Amino acid sequence: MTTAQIIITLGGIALSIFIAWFFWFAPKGKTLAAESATGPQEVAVTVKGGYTPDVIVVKSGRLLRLTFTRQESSACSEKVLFPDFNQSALLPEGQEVTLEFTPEKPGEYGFQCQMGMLRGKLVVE
Ligand SMILES: [Cu+2]
Repeated sequence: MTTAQIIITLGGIALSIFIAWFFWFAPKGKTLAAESATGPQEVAVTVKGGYTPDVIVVKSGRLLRLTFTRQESSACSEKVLFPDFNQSALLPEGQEVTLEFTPEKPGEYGFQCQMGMLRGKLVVE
């Protein structure tokens, strides 16, 4: 084998290992709000057959900014509700919709589509 062939072979092996790790071991669905010293905690959520991420971990007592992008036309997901915070939003397909509120008390709070078929969880620490 030439050096180039060896490099390509090793690169292929490394890529395979990465793909295996990505699918089997990389954490899915759970996300921590991006932190900055000032300003709101921000999380982007994709709506497509569910919420991605569907578990969102945030800090209490700080403004939270959630940006939803709905990437489907199913009527099911056109509205998202945070009943514990009296928040809801219509999600037109393909548009970024921002919800802002401050979770004051630590705990776990569900969010869902209006019929409760899609569900996610806001974990306030
Ligand atoms: Cu629904």
